Amino acid sequence: MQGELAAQTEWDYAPAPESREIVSIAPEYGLFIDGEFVPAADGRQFATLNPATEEPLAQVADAGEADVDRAVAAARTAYERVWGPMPGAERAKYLYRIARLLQERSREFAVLESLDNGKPIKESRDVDIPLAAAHFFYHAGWADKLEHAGFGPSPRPLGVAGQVIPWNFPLLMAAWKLAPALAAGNTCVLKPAETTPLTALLLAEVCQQAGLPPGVLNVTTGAGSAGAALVSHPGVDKIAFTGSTEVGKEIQRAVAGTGKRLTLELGGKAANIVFDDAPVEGAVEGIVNGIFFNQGHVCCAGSRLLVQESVADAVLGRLRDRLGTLRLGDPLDKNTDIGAINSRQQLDKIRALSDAGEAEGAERWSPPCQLPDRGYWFPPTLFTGVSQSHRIAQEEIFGPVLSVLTFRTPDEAVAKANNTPYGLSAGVWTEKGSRILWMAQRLRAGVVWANTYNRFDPTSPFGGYRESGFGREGGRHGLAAYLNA
Ligand code: TAP
Repeated sequence: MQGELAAQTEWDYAPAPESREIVSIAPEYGLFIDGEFVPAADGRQFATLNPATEEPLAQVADAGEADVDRAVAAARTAYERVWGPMPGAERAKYLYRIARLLQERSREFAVLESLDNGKPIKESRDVDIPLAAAHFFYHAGWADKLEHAGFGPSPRPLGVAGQVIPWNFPLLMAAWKLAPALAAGNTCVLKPAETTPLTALLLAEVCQQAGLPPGVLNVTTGAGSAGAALVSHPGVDKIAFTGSTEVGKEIQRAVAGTGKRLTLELGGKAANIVFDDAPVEGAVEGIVNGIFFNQGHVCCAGSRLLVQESVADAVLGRLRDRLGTLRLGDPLDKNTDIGAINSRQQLDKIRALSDAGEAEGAERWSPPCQLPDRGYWFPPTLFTGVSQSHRIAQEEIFGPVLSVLTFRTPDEAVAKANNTPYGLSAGVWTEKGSRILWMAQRLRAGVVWANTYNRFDPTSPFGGYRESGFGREGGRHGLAAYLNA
């Protein structure tokens, strides 16, 4: 089943599948409201699929307005009676418990995430789940120190937070949203993405196991309409959204004038900029990690490579060689580098934008690659001859597709890097510290990585400018979004 990208070598990898047995998936899941799993009021359900095989994994309750209403009411009661008045040191104990349970059950979470999302097990095992636990540990530490966080002597929680998250890092995005909100004393209603509800529901089970009081966390699975019902619910004090710029704008319009607090973490079209003095091998690893990590389903993905003209041939030659070694296939195989595309809809979008790249005159290249017969797959793809006006240089593809542009001077690199509607992240590869600082001051991006890419840490604020949204998640800055200072 493992489709290998490289031309056949004289030796091959043996399959190294992670066992699926560690996780038991129920045939049906309810909504998590007021500490219990309950069916949707109208009994509706939807199927969540394994994108690597297109097989249904489970039926999941589809929340309607009445369910969202119940969830918000439960969150309000829990806020007023239990969680809001609870001393921070007591709230911290629950967050520490959740963090430890995430660690204890990490293998179960990793397998479930890879099954529901399609991402390689080595990524869910080594990145998503450990980082999710780290977010709970980090924010547990803040819960009893909020008055020392620089937000005045007695910062207060906002109340009920409505949180809508995407499918690319399902558990991790839930942790990014829930951990600071709960640490600050808010209660939450979480709306996971329709295609990846399962780890949020397992997290709800972990919260039950940790003894989290009923109503503090509620999970209303469902489609975009369940997200819209949460956003427009009058009982919600704060909306936190991660997802597409298009839906972010809709949410901003819905929230305007209501007094609800809002943070938006939207799309990106980041430049990964390689100067002629960068160590080529390191830069190539950073380029690969920047765009092929998580199949490119990453808002801060380095989806545009800006390479200095004098080293472009050398860097691209080495990059093509490296892409030939990537292994695409079964997400549960520990040797897999590139897993499945999360949904048919996303695959169609990647195909359409890649076709537009060719139609507009860019040159498309992929290593030899056999895609599995079933499931949603797209080979790692590189476009050269890209100009700034091409759609593949402007629009977020959200897939394993890299657009390559060149530059001659640092000024030109900055001008090209900033020439998109987005402003989420950027990467700079050079051996000169002064140039890193010079570039970082000029790049209009919330995060600038230097000689590395896609590094995340709960202590470090993350967020964008312009069409990438506003507000920060992580660190002290992220807490501010959940407090009335
Ligand atoms: P979105 O539609 O933005 O989905 C994100 C979340 O919002 C999901 O939970 C979604 O529910 C929900 N949602 C959809 N419509 C809503 C509405 N009107 N009000 C409130 N919530 C709503 O993203 P998508 O459709 O999954 O992907 C589309 C494109 O967005 C992708 O191709 C990619 O370019 C971009 N994207 C960016 C990010 C990040 S992290 N920047 C993440 C995901 C996608 P459903 O899952 O049920 O639709």
